Amino acid sequence: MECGLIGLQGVGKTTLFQALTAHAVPIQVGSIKPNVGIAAMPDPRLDRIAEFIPPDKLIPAAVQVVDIPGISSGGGAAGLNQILAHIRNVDALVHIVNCWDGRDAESDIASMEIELVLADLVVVEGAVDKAARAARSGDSDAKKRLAVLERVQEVLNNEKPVRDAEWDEGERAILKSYGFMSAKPVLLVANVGEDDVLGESSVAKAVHAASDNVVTVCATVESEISEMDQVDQAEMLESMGIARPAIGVLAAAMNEVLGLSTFYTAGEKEVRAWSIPKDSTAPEAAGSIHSDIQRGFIRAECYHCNDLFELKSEKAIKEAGKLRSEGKGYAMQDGDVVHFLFNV
Ligand SMILES: Nc1nc2c(ncn2[C@@H]2O[C@H](COP(=O)(O)OP(=O)(O)OP(=O)(O)O)[C@@H](O)[C@H]2O)c(=O)[nH]1
Ligand SMILES: [Mg+2]
Repeated sequence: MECGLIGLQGVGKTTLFQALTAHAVPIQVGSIKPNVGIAAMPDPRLDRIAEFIPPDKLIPAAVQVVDIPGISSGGGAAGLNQILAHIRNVDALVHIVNCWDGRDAESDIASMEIELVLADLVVVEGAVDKAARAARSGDSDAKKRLAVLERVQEVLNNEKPVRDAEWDEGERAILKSYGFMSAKPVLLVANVGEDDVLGESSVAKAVHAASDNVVTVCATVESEISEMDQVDQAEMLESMGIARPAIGVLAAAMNEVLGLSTFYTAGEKEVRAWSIPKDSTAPEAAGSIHSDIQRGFIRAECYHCNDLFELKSEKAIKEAGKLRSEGKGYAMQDGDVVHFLFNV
């Protein structure tokens, strides 16, 4: 799963990237190559599991983030096509909006969005022609594709992103196969100034009005915090009136927008969180750990982390009859703690 940080030039993408990756990647300044790194997803449930099952190592779930160069608000930036190619490659978008120096957020969001819409229009025009030819020769799959593509074209011609229209599962698979950028799930980030960390400015409010998927972050503060130890972090947050690092809020929102859920593996050596698509089965979840475990899957022994928080030990969970044995068809639940049995 790859998340692209996108937005106009100079809105704080690289600053947020450094916060998300805790400065682990050397940054290239003024390059049109994206920065790529791993963001650990803060997770209060993972910390609580480790209180009851103290491990040698605590490993949070990770998401790959790509810091993509900015687009100039007039469009037609040098290297626009390369930038769009990077955006095409990621699974989901985190669209960052400058809320700290009095810009017009609505128009900034629109000028980023319109670049995706225009690029998708070029793709859909070619695709419609091709699908129409195939449909005329009686290809029934092509007829289905054509119907979807014609609707895509209509949405885009109205200058709306593809994600704004309603699509069923089959249609979404078709959209994905064409890689429409404006169909990708998007989380908006209102990047606020140090003097407005709660996002009370009218610009920040305008970003929140633009979508249901918005978080407020001060990228410069978060970037500084990510380099501190926990004590200093807590002090700095308190002095600024921030409840918890926004990266945690961002991680939770990203899970939601990406349609991810989390399961855990827990033992003395390691307690670890894993991100999987929401509708994953037990073998698919096992496959996110290792393909061998998926291939040789026998069953999953699992309980919900809330059972652990309530009963305090795996032994007590077992005695309460809450340790379940689940087979191949089991749909993973967010918060499951799992031990996979497998045979290869
Ligand atoms: N006040 C304030 N300044 C910020 C914030 N985030 C970024 N900046 C400043 O904005 C400038 C640009 O930040 P970058 O992170 O390089 O922006 P970018 O989006 O990566 O820029 P390009 O890659 O050139 O498109 C830097 O001087 C940052 O310090 C913020 O939350 N508050
Ligand atoms: Mg940058």
